[in-house]
Amino acid sequence: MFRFETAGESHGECLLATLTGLPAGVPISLDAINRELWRRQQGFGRGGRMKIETDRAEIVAGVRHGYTIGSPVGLIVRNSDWKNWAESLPVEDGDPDKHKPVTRPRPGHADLAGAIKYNFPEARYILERASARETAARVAVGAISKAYLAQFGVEVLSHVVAVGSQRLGRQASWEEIVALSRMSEVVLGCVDSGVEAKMKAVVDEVYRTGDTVGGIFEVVARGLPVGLGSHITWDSRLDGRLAQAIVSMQAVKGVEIGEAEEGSGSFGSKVQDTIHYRKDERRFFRGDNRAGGIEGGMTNGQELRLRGFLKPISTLRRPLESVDLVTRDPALAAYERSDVCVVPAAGVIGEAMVAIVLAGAFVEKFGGDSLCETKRNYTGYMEQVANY
Ligand code: EPS
Repeated sequence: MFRFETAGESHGECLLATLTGLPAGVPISLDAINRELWRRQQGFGRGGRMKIETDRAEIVAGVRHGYTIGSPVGLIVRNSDWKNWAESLPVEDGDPDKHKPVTRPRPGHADLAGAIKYNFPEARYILERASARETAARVAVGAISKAYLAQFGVEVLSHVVAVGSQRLGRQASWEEIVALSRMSEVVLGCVDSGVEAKMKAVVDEVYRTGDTVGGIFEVVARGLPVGLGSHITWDSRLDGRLAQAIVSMQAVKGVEIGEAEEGSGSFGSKVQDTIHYRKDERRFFRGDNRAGGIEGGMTNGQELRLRGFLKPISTLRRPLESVDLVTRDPALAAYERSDVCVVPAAGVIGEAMVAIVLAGAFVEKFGGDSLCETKRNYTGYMEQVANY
């Protein structure tokens, strides 16, 4: 079974992750993982923490001489900020006067529900784990999943469709998205510089007003074979698994696969991707890709396109109404420091989550303890598909 887990607090020693189920023989590059971690840290609207951290992965298990060895992969991303928190968040008792309790829960955050559920008098331990800092570990695991998928010609990238009310009103081409992913400076991750300038003005405005802003990112995957996932059971449907992966991301409140929103207001005769056949090439093709590459819970060989909807993050410099957990009096919510816009970073995390789900679906379908065994199975299946 392909699976991953993360552990770590936002201001703890480090984040760590294990990834189990990859075959032996997948080439792994630390530079490629670190490039993804760098991409996650970019974007106009990030807060002070990104100036403290330069995220780097250290692989401590499961990769030797540049290749996976079939054992669980273990990795660490250290928190540079830990040196400022060692006395506030010690593993042992430490000095209670140095602890930093959070008694004014932020509306929209895990703070209040988490403190009640775990029976803590304040929300420090809740926000330490609920923080989107955890996504650095997901992105590192995603980069390893991308390295595996690349062996089969599969690529996963993202771009920003909307920041607040400013929206890219057209489909981004794959070439535009690739060019964006190679840039050495990231503003808001939009393929259209005119729209991106308007998005930047929105972020400038929220900086001025002490507010935050959300948006929409799109993840695109290319090179997928027909038949990942299955229609046969609710939990083998790939669209359901992708939706769970995307909505599990901090601050994501919704997901759209293909043109779901537009389709729901249209007619059946308008939204399906018609089926055609080229006899000379012996292959099926579609009139469009409104389904986003998935039909009946399976990939259909088209580009996978899905969108994540990110709410404005819940730590506001101009805090909202809350209640003090100690006095129970009205109080303004806690504010430490925060990002005001994280949509481009969310796109990179979305890529990681999609890559992890797709890699899991590959392992499930093609199996293999070594990459050459997996490739043999893959090639055999692709021949079967070509001869269908
Ligand atoms: C984040 C690190 C965090 C936050 C943010 C994302 O660092 P700190 O809390 O020290 O500033 O900037 O997390 C949140 C949005 C949140 O609500 O906690 C990161 O590495 O992405």
